Amino acid sequence: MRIVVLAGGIGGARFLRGLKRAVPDADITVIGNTGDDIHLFGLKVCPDLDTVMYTLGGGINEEQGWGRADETFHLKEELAAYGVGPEWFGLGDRDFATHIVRTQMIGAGYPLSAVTEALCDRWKPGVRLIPMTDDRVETHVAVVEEGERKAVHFQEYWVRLRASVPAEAIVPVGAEQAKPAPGVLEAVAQADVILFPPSNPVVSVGTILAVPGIREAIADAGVPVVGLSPIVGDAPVRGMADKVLAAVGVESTAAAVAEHYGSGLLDGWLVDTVDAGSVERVEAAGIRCRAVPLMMTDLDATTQMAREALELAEEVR
Ligand code: GDP
Ligand code: FO1
Ligand code: CA
Repeated sequence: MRIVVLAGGIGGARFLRGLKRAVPDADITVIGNTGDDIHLFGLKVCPDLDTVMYTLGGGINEEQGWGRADETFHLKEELAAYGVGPEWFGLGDRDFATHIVRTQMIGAGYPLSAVTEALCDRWKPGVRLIPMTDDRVETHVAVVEEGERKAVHFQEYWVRLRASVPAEAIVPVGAEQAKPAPGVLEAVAQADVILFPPSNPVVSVGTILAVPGIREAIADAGVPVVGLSPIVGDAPVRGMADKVLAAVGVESTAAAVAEHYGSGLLDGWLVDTVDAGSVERVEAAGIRCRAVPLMMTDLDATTQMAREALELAEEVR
């Protein structure tokens, strides 16, 4: 079975662990969000690609959900001693090596998709990980900080400002001009099923869908498209999905997120059992819906979520 998954960072990566265990023989292609990417100290950092790669490859900091296990921060401290920041972004010594290799290869002319493949030669994530595009896309957030309206990089909004100031707009800068990376449209066209894991619907899945051609390819693939809600009990399980959903005018409920994707894209939607009351509303929008436990508390629970998603896909096929 060929499965395509559109993934952000932590939510996507954790779901993929369960999916791999639910269907060990499946051929899984992950289309990764690169809108979170940031250039720092002359290096290209790809948080969501790295989170997927490290999580599936066994190098992730499990408690934190991002960055490397067993990490140290000597390089960051040395840079700070020179007055070189930003200090608000925590790049560890082990993680730095990934960004150095990536930046060096890009400087030598390799596209990000080829670089990602090379990095995965080491980590062996057990899926094919492709960035949504080889072109530069950066999510910016229009905020009001101390009375001043300005646009900041998504990482600045999330990590420096901790999403504590109102987000007025989310702009995936460069997305309109971006082309899907090699292999993205082919994987979608050849998929037997397409899954949206419980990833952020705006700044993860939404950014991937903003690359011209990807949304259309998914809608036209003619195979079941099933998503799992990242909103449980009217709030995100973690992160700032509520804030960025508000910025695009969508309420933070499992049903509203399904409607935001719409029946033109989604065939099936899983909500958590605490949101069982919203099943009818989702079905009224033309999307088949089931309420099942959606908390990725451990690998067993996550594996069961993947099984439920694939069962729903068979129901709507
Ligand atoms: P990020 O890039 O690290 O923010 O990760 P993703 O975009 O892939 O996923 C973030 C989303 O995952 C957030 O909106 C969370 O609400 C959601 N999430 C995290 N853990 C869980 C979980 O256990 N269950 C569900 N249903 N959603 C989760
Ligand atoms: N998240 C934080 O909350 N603080 C950090 O200092 C931080 C550094 C960082 C470095 C590399 C990396 O791959 C991820 C990092 N993250 C950090 C996570 C990242 O900002 C977010 O999880 C996602 O981009 C949000 O979608
Ligand atoms: Ca992300």
